[in-house]
Amino acid sequence: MEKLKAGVIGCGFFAQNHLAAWQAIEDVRLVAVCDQQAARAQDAKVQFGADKAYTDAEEMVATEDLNFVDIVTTPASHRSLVELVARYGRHAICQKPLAPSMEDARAMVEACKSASVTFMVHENFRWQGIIQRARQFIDAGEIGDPFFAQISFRTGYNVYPNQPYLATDERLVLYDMGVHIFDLVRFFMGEVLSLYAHTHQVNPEIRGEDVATAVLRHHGGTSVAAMNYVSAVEHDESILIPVRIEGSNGSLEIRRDYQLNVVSDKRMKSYHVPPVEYSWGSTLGGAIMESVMNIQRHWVECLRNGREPHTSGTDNLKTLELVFGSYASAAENAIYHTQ
Ligand code: NAD
Ligand code: 89Y
Repeated sequence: MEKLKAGVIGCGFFAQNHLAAWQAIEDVRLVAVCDQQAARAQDAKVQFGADKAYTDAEEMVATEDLNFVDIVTTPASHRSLVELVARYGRHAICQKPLAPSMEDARAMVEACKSASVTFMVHENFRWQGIIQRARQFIDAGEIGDPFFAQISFRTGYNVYPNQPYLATDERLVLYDMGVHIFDLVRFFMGEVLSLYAHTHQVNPEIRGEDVATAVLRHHGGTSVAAMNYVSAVEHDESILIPVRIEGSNGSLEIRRDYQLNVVSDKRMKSYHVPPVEYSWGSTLGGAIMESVMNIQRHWVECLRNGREPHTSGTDNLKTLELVFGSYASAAENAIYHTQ
């Protein structure tokens, strides 16, 4: 069977992970890469073995016979690029955060629906091996019905050198990291009915909020989502998300050392679930690279079998609503009720 033909738009910092994964996935051929900065496109072509490099996205999509296009640019360009890809009838993947407003995000989902193309948001965090394993324990009934989750990303890891736009964005940690944390909240605890959030800015040298905490209400449970880019903690060099879930018959904890502790019927079992390591690694750590490989494999499987990806555009609207709902809640000091 012919391999799926891929094009990638945006060859900056994070795209290096996407590109390495596309190169490694057997069923995909990296046909073309595109970046407005010609040197980035050219470097990506050489390093990841693409056939062609472009600086103009429309030229690439119009010229190449692609099965899908992976968009790895920052959010301001997401809507126009997804609409472009849909207009040419190609399946689309888009990086997070999906869009700067719900209106844009809904329009993108609509454009893909009208064009009958599959649309996935590259929401990779839930695809870490240890997170998937934790979900399997919950599905197997080990901890009973979950009623509480605490999911955190609190670190002094310096995010600004690799992603300088984060220092100048008006919206920071809820927008950049909250999408991941809220996706995990939904993954473990189901849909959110309402939330209440606080935000702060601690680092005076940036523009947006670098601390945010939200309490979220679900049917039969509560989650606490806590995130910041400023806590001075002992392990601030890697991106791993501590998770704690408590249920009617036990609890589970994901620790930073890749230890997964599962308490069931008052007995604890510990599992070591380190990420699968890939030879090319990732500046953001093994768990990120593993999650990128897993989500991109999931995408290929969905295209091959005509299935909707787990974090489809439609699904991700619910996650994005929690981000904008948190900003509204923090601004008004009021509970936000989801639609
Ligand atoms: P970046 O600025 O390093 O790279 C973006 C690239 O896109 C740039 O090279 C830019 O020239 C190019 N570009 C922008 N608009 C374009 C267009 N219309 N046509 C062609 N090229 C265009 O940004 P980044 O840090 O790589 O972030 C990209 C996305 O990845 C962001 O949305 C960010 O939130 C996300 N990200 C995700 C993770 C994760 O773990 N999931 C981690 C880091 C970044
Ligand atoms: O942009 C962020 C993301 O999505 O994952 C980690 C990150 O790069 C910095 O927090």
